[in-house]
Formats: sequence, structure tokens, C-alpha cells
Amino acid sequence: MSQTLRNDRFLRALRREPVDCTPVWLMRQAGRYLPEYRATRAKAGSFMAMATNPELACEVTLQPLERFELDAAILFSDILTIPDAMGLGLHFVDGEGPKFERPVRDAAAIAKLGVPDMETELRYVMDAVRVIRRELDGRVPLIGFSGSPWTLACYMVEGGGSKDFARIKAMAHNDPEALHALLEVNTRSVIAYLAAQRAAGAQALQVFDTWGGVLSPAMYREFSLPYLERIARELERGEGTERTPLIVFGKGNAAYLGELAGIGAEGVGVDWLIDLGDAARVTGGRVALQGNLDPTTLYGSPDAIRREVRRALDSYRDGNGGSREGHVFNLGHGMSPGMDPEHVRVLVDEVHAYSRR
Ligand code: 1CP
Repeated sequence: MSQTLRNDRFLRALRREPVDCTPVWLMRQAGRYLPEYRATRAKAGSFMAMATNPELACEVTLQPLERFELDAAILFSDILTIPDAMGLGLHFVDGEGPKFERPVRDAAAIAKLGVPDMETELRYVMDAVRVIRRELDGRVPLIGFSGSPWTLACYMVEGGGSKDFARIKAMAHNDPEALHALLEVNTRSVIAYLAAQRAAGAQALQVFDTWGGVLSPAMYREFSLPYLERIARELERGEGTERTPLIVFGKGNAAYLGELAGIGAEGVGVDWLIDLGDAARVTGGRVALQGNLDPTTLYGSPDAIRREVRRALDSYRDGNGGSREGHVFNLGHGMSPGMDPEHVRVLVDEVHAYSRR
């Protein structure tokens, strides 16, 4: 497991150490925009058949790395594995995304939930981590991940994706104790899940708080931020250069970056609604920043993509006292199925070429 990494730019950037150029990976870099992903998915039959098969999960994890000079791999899985292992019955409805057969809508249903066993109920995830580490063979670091307690709760209460989050927000107002009980069991599960991925070989960890930004500031500070902080503080990750860094990504987190920089995570992922230089000024070198190109930039021409990449790199440097250290380049959110793989190549190569100067 301790084979030397041939490319450790990503881990160095998270420690805010000097790098030869800015590292880059992309959220949802393994996915439907790649024809080889669609072929593997067709062979597997379904998303879950692919995610629960460690060899196939490994295959799709490596696909974007075969094409592009990415500086990190991300485990191919999903944030909804935890609620599925809790017994909610995850399934995918074509064109509608993930759904749960048994959503949790009241205190009684929440009281029945327990932390899943990581090496039995979620063994397929840990096996995938082990297979991917073996096949990566030290090329780049592997990122493990989880949803945030709040974001998982959104799917668990709504029963799937949502536009207005009406059910979970009603619960927040009418039965906050029940919601806190749900966030509590989710937090303990996320900590156990990330610890198990780390033990299996994940070299960095990311929490996706995708829906934190739908909360009012008061509600964000009650229902999301404290649980993110507990994860960052309680998750054992080692010391010094051996420490496994934790990145907390949140859509709509611009107003909270100052607070997020103080929760104990090594990195904060930023969406595209804030200038990266402003984000760097607010966080003041306390954490590394990851982001933050608008994903739809990939629909632009190669020239437009290069221009926006340079703008983000320069913005970060300006806000970070003239230094590129502590920046992991990424999109502000995940890629979409209609994006052109050749545009991804333009982005990745431009990040490296421009930041190397
Ligand atoms: O049929 C398919 O191929 C389904 C599409 C798909 C994919 C490619 C789903 C279903 N999950 C995934 C993989 C996935 N999900 C990864 C893989 C690694 C990589 O980044 O390459 C990761 C990190 C996730 C995490 C995830 N799942 C998040 C957080 C990140 C984000 O984009 O905000 C969320 C919110 C989910 C839920 C989910 N799973 C799948 C879909 C389509 C969704 C979103 C549903 C919604 O919009 O509410």
C-alpha cells in the first residue's frame, strides 16, 4: 500500500506545498460524457451493477486517466451507497435519477436507522478502493468520498432528487429534533465510511455537501456546518506528510468560506459563483482551495476554455499573495453527459501549461 507516488502534485497542493504546476481533476470525470463509460455501463446493465462490481468500478475509474493527464483518480461509486446500506432501497428510474423505495419521513423511521457495517454491507466499496489502488500502481493518488450528512438527509427524506426540498425543510421547521437525529446517524456513518475507505487505501477524502447551499444561513449553520466540522475533527487521518487530507466541497458555500476554513479540513471546494481570488482572500491561506470553473465552460470553444482556465488560475494567484500554492484546479460542480471529451483535454493541458510558466 505504501508504494511511492509518481505524481503527488495533488497531495502537495492540499498541504499548500510548492508544486511544478497546478494539479487538476474534475468532479464526475468518470461518467456518461465518455463513450467507453457508456460501453461499460451497457455491459454491466445498470449503474448499481457497475458500482457494486469492484473490477468494473475500477475500469471506469481509470478511463479518464487513460485519456487525460489528470492528477488524481476518484473512486467510482455514489454518495447514496450509505442510505442504501441503511435499508432505504436505492434504485434508478430511467431519466429521473436515483430514488428510494423507503424514504424516512418521521422520527419513528429515523429511530430505526443504524450505522451500516463497512466491511460487510459496504464491502463492495472497500473492495473497489483496494482494486483501484492496485491497478493505479502509484500513478496518481486515489480520492475516496462521501455525501455530507445534510446532503444524504435530503435524498433520504425527499426519496430522491428535489427542486424545492419541501419535505426536509418542513421537517427542519416542524420536527428539528428528528432531523438532528437523522444527521447524527448520518455523521457517524460518514465518519465510519471515510475511515474504512482510508484503511482500504484512499489517499485523500472528499465530502460532497451538494445541497448545503439551499439552506438559509441560519439553517446552514444549524443543519449542515456543525456536522461537517464534526467529520473534520473526529475523522482520524494521521499526521505530517502521511496525513490523509479532507476536502469539503459545497455548492453555494461562498458565504461560509471563512467559517469552512476553520473547521479542520485541509481543503475547501468552491463553486463558480465566487471569484477564486476573493475566496483565497477570505480563507487567507488557512486551507487549500479546489475549483472553480463554471462546468458549462466546457461547452465553449477551446479558446474560450483556455481563457477561462487562465482567468481562474490568475484570480487564485492574485488572491493568494502572488503564489499558486494551495490550489487544486477543478470545476465548480460536476461534468454533464453532453460534454465533449476533447474539450476536457484542452482544459487539463491548459491548467498544466499555463501554471508551469
Ligand atoms: O446512469 C448513470 O451513469 C448514472 C449517473 C451517475 C454517475 C456517473 C450517478 C447517479 N452517480 C454517478 C457517479 C458518481 N456520483 C461519482 C463518481 C466519481 C466521479 O466523480 O467521477 C460521484 C463522486 C458521485 C457523487 C454524487 N452522487 C453526488 C455528489 C456530487 C455532485 O455531483 O453533486 C450526488 C448529489 C449524487 C447523487 C446522484 N447519483 C446519480 C445521480 C444522477 C445523482 C444526482 C441526482 C440529483 O441531481 O439529485
